[in-house]
Amino acid sequence: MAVLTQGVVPLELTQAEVYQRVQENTLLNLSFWVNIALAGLSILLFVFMGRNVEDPRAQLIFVSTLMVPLVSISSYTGLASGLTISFLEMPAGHALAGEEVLTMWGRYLTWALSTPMILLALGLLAGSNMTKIFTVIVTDIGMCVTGLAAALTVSSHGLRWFWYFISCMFFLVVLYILLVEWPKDAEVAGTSEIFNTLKILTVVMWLGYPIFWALGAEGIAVLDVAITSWAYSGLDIVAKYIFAFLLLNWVVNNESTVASMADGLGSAQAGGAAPADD
Ligand code: RET
Repeated sequence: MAVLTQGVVPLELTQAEVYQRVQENTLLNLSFWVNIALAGLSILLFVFMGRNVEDPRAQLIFVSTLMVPLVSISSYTGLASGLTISFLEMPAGHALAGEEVLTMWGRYLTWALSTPMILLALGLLAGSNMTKIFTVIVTDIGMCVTGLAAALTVSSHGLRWFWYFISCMFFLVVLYILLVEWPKDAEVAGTSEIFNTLKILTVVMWLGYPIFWALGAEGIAVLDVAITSWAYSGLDIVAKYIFAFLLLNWVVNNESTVASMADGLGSAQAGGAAPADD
């Protein structure tokens, strides 16, 4: 029986074996641990920075932003332990067809939790209405989940790229709200300056993810797995921790602006009226 199935059954590594492979690749392992350390430091710093924030909207921006390093530390612990990494055999047509490729699928899964938090914080800062916040969050989750599907599809090379295309379409909606809708709202809300800084940082960094996906082992494989992982880790450092620090530092110093912001949130509530300030 064992003889019959030899060469047919794909290589199934245990979690301990995946962990062992990660340990052997120092560069890859380091790309995880640097982020675990930075996420930990960010959590401590942001809790400290937010200790005196009292306005509910400013507090909501804080909670949502604080979730970013909290999800990140969990995400990278999953990768470092081998829990959220698989070795997948690439289909015919792929540059590494027939080879077992290390796939960090935990990244795509946890982006579905962290990126909505970034967008919620940005939407609150811009004074967005509920409709736009909802739209940006669901399309963003769509982007991450279909990106996960692209990485995990091993039956057909064409379908991997079709998933990638669907994910890019979701991404376009996110970009539209970030670049066209929210800047107008931020102007009305009086938060244009900080919003535009964070918008540029976000758009430039986020564009890097699909580019590195396409260049990495999951795409056309011109970049090695450890380099791709470092690219994501580097983007994460700016798109998450530096982004979060800039946003929270501004909120702490401008709490009264946040508290008195004219925003569209009330207009999406039942009856259309915003609740009175208490
Ligand atoms: C994928 C591949 C498929 C096409 C597209 C992608 C976009 C990913 C993005 C990720 C952003 C992640 C961040 C994480 C921080 O926690 C899934 C790579 C469009 C934009 C900011």
